[in-house]
Amino acid sequence: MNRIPTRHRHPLAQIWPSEFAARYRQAGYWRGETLAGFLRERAMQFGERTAIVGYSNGELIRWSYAQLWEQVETAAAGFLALGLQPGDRVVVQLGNMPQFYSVVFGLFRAGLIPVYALPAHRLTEITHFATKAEASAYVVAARYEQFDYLALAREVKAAQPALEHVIVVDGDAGEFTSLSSFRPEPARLPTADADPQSVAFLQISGGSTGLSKLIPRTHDDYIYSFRASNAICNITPESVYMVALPAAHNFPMSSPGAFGALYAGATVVVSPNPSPETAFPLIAAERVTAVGLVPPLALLWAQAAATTPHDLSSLQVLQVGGAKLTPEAARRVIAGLGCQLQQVFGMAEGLVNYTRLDDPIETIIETQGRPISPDDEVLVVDDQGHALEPGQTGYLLTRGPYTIRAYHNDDAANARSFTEDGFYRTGDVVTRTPQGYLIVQGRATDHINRAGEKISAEEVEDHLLAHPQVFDAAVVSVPDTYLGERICAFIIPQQGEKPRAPELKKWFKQRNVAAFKVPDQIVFVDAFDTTAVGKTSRKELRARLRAQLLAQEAAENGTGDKQ
Ligand code: AMP
Ligand code: DBH
Repeated sequence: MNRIPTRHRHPLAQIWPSEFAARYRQAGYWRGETLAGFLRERAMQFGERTAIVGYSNGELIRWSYAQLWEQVETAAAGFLALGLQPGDRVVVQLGNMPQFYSVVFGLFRAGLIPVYALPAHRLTEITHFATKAEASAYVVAARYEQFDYLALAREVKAAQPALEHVIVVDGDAGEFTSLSSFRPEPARLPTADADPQSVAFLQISGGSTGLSKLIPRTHDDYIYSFRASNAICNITPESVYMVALPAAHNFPMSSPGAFGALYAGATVVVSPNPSPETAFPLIAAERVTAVGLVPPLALLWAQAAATTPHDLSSLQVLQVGGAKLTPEAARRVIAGLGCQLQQVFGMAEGLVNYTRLDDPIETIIETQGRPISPDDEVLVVDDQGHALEPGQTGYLLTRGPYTIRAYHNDDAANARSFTEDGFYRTGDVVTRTPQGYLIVQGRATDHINRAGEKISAEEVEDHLLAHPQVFDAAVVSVPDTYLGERICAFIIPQQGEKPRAPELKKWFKQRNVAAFKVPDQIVFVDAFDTTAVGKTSRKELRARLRAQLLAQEAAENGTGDKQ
């Protein structure tokens, strides 16, 4: 059989061995649905019900399922009218606005592949995504949270000429194409739905080494993850789900997220940002029933709830995930918001764990939940890769019906991140209880989990090393009361030169990287003491520096072990 010629050197694929695929289909996990296909069905089923509420250009808009579907079809036709071809990849960088959903479902409808970027990403990250994915288009809002994305788009285009089209979703499009110029042209639209086993989009991972990796998720596997999440989180057509974290994050997209809510025929309320000032009035007005937050925001909401004039009584479930919620923080969240807490431990690569709504309160406070699927295989192993007994702590490996078997276009990461028999090495250190619940204890890899944003220590070190006054740099995570963890950089300056900390921070801006990667703390040192044995690995060095800093801080606070 002749293969369809592709414009891309790296074809998209996510392949489970055939016996696994057969099992997942037989068990009813993979049902042959597609992302555009399910939304079309909901539009027919739920036509006039409200699908999406959110702000666009400062105005609150509401789309029924029928209207959302109309927007989706128009977007799909417009993308194809530009000359984009099915299979082409399109970087989408939009804030929390209703158009996020009309654009990504429009791309699904057209057979195009969204690559999700966050609003905080800058030239360095966007160019990396565009290059890795071989993207031919880029979708932005003109402005969002005071940032000018048209200026960024110009730089991205100059850096990556293969990126032919820039589509601007709201505001003045300048020399680029405006989404509002798209016209419905049903004749342009594919008559057949995508192959349910094919890759629907590329999600991004925080990554532990270097720049983010691209995660190819299929229609079948992703739909299973949020359909099953709906059952666990009790999302029904009556639910009102709020997206408060960045819409492109996997958590508010699929656990059960906006996609789960749309699958259920529920209403999605898009909060432009996660601050209580913005979100609370929307919760009160729209009678929001469920929302997902990272731990620092959950604590902030719990505190703000005490004095808010807004009625939050509609909230039934507050989900918290993305980073560890300590038992003490969990108690404060429950006391402050007075609604049901659900812990969510997930990853864009797949596996998602939830505490169940009817779990005993100790389980909800003390654990990060258990997997969605009976076919999620979870292994906790020691340094040698031997499986450990429940109650013991080790590295979490997993495979299953919605966990990827490979990253896109990244052989080195794949060799590192997957075992020979297809288990994903999550990098998390966990304890599994006899009941199968996981408690996250820490992690094996050197990344920083800063309020749910995962930042690679290596990537931050690389940016620092590029600075002319930096001789060497080691970047570590340090526990932080507000962020969970903060980024601390140890710097050895070049001889005779000492950069100032604010200058080094500015350096990140000049290098056009996302602000959340800028070190929060900079410590200058004369040398990294290597052991007598000789060269230490970066990993050991980071661990040692981190331990020294913590010991010093503890001593200063009078809490250290003084013996
Ligand atoms: P990513 O692979 O970038 O999607 O990030 C997923 C990672 O976030 C996980 O492997 C964990 O390290 C971390 N994470 C997510 N949820 C939790 C949670 N509830 N508790 C602790 N860590 C979490
Ligand atoms: O942190 C994550 O990536 C995450 C957290 C909760 C996630 O991907 C998810 C739920 O689906």
